[in-house]
Amino acid sequence: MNRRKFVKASAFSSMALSIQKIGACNFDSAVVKDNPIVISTWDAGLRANKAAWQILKDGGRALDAVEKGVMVTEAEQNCCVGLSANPDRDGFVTLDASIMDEYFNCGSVAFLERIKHPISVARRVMEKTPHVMLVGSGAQEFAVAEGFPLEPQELSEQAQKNYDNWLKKSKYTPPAINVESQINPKNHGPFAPYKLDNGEWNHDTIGMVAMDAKGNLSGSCTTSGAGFKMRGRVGDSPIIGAGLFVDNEIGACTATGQGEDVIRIAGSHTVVELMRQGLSPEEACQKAIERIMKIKGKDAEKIQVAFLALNKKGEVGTYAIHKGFSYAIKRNDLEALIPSKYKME
Ligand code: SD4
Repeated sequence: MNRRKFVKASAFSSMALSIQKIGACNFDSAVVKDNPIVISTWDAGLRANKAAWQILKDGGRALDAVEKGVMVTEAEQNCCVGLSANPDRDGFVTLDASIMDEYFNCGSVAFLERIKHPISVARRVMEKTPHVMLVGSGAQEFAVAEGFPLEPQELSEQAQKNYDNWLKKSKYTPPAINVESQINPKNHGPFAPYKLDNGEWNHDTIGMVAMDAKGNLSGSCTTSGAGFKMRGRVGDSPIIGAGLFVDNEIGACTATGQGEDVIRIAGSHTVVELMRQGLSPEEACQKAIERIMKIKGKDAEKIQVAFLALNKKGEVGTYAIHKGFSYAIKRNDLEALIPSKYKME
């Protein structure tokens, strides 16, 4: 089916209701006016988008959609995002999350332990405090005071296995990310996401951006960071402008991949600013990826970073360093997991 036929068919037939696996160039990214849209990172995004869609389809606010959406992933027992994820080097799961709405309101938490839904704590930081970011024990105290239950400090079965395995060698960097950085020779990784033996990328994050029926944008990002990271390490996900940025006049962007390198270029903010200059979401994501690759030089081969952006017209774009990143999209006429464009195999 060519692209035009595909879009036409998917707009009017029930085929659109089933999840489609389609190629990166195989769909029309322009959205119909008044049509809400949600996009999110990796395959877990498919399930998260469904929850977000429940809000968007009834005319709900994008902010509610992006919170409810990623809560699905935080609660999944998939050893990826949330409390079931891999721990740090000392055996503790520490979580980061951020959220941003159409008015430049934003909130985030970092190095948060024993709380099931960091994204909701981030939203409370945004709505109930004069601050943007709370970390560590302070973030946990705030969460508890807000009524979030303190979960038991235990690893999921899978995370325990992974940790026991990791402890055998206690090697700080997974083999694929053994970076001898040109910038800082003491940069020992990290580590997220890294390539598994089967060639797929492990990942620990969900980022989501959405536009509601009123045309307002919001975004969320939540993560366990990087498995076996140094205690206290915080990545890009809770840092506004790095893992997430929303400018309701222009667009929204979220990131996944090695957070240190996303922070270095204020990645999501960079993508939004490039869209402001007239680039399409995909072009903007590509430029940001190229900037990281230029900085990293040869080391870029060993890391994965991807950006996912949505502009005010409802156009979507992504770009990754490596093959293997895909994103989930949901709008009236389409529900799909789409492989991203990339620079290298
Ligand atoms: C981090 N960006 O903490 C996150 C990791 C990630 O899939 O995206 N993993 O650096």
